Amino acid sequence: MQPAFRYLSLIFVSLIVVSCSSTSSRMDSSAAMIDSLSRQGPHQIRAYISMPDAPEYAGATIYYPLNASGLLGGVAVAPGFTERQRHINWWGSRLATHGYAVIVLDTNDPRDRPEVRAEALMAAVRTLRAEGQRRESPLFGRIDSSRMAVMGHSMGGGGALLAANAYSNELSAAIPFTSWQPEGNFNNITVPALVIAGEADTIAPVDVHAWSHYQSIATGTPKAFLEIKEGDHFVANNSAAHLHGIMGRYGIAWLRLYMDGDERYREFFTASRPSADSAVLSRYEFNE
Ligand code: 9J3
Repeated sequence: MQPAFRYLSLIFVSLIVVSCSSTSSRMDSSAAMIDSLSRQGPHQIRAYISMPDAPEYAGATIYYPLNASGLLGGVAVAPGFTERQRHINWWGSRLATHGYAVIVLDTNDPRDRPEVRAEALMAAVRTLRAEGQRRESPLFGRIDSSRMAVMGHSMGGGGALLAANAYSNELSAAIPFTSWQPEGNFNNITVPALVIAGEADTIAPVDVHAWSHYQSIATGTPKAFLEIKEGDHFVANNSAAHLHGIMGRYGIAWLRLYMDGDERYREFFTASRPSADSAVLSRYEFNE
């Protein structure tokens, strides 16, 4: 072999070795990250209910991490029609273990419409901000007022979309799940929205609710649509424990990417999505 050839093949072999090892270590770290995003996070948490009242909602519970470093982003979560905190409050503890301050509310009337839930969510966001300023609060000095998101189930999801549509300037992200709002048009939303749906939802049928809501969001706004195959109206509620792994993973990655601005999490919506997700999802879209 010519010396130049030997030299080139040596380079070629080393390139293969280097590229294989970096691909596999990237895959290992992604797999580890996917696993950790799918479970309770590293932080111990506490929850409390004594805080100043807000007229826009009834009771509320705030979940927060004890030992997270830095300021905390906040998330407000509303339940659906006739529901209470206990139907959706797994999000409170799950997100808190991953480093967020989360307020889960009860509406004044369990039959409150989405419009009322939107105002309840915004009041809860303001409560979280105020907790960061209240000396007696466990969150005193710990809240980043500029990082706030809204979430909600069904009419609470309609509320989260309405809140983001009217108050995007006060928010960083919205995550409605099996949202309910007939003829909901959310083309004023400018914050990234992750829309979670169930393929077989008979209470808020996906094509006239969540899918239509998703499509009404302007294409210039980052958005994702996550539809659980054969999923019902309760795919992201406490009762769907078998889905908490995947729901939590996309939800947390969304907050990391868009509320915290951590670009490392973009790959969880693109290249590093586990192939196993396609067995669980009937539809998936991501518009960066
Ligand atoms: O919040 C929801 O679960 C909405 C469901 C519903 O049936 O509303 C009808 C009035």
